[in-house]
Amino acid sequence: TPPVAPFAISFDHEAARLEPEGPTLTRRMSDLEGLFADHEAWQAAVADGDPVVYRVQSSPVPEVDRELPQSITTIEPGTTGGELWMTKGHQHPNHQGEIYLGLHGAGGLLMYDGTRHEWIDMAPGTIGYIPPGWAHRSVNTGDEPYSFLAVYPGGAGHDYGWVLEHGMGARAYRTASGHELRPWS
Ligand code: M6P
Ligand code: ZN
Repeated sequence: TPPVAPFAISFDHEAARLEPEGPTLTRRMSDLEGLFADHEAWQAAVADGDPVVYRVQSSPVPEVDRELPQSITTIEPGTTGGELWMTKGHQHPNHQGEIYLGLHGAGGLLMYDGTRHEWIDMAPGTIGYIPPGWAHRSVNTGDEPYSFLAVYPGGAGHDYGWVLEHGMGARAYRTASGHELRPWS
C-alpha cells in the first residue's frame, strides 16, 4: 500500500465521528464470546436480541506500518452478569504504544502487561496513554454511551488471543455507588 497523500479529517466532537469515513466495525454481544466472567449471562444476552455493545468508526488511513490511523469507539452502557460493557481488548503483537482521548461519557482504560494491571478513569478531555507491551480494554462505567478517539501505529496489529490466554488482570463491575475492579476470574 502506498502512503496516503495528506488530507484533512473533520473531527465532529458532538457526533463523535470522523469524516471522511473509513471502515466501521460493529461488535455485538455474540462477538464477545469468552470475555465476560458470567458465561450464562453472556449467552442469555446473545439470545435476548444480541445487542450492539460497541462500534468503531475509522478515518480512511490504512492499518499498515508507518501510517497513523485513528478511530472513534462508542461503547453502549450496560452490564452482563454485573460486569460493565467493554471492548474485547487486545495486545499489539509488536508492542507499540497508543493514545486514547475521552470524548463523551464516563469510562475506564484497563491495561495489563501480563503481571500488573493499571486503570485510568476516562472523562472528556482525558488522554490515556498505553505504553508498549500493555494489553488494553475500554469499559463504559456510566449510564450513557462512552466515546473515545484512538490514535495508533498502523502496524500495531490486534492480538485478541493474547487476552483470551492471559486475561486482563482485573474485571470492572457495576456497584451501587459506581464501579469497582475485582481480581481476574
Ligand atoms: C480503539 C482502538 C482500535 C480498537 C478499538 C476497539 O478504537 O484501540 O484499534 O480496534 O478500540 O477495541 P478492540 O479491538 O479491542 O475491540
Ligand atoms: Zn490497540
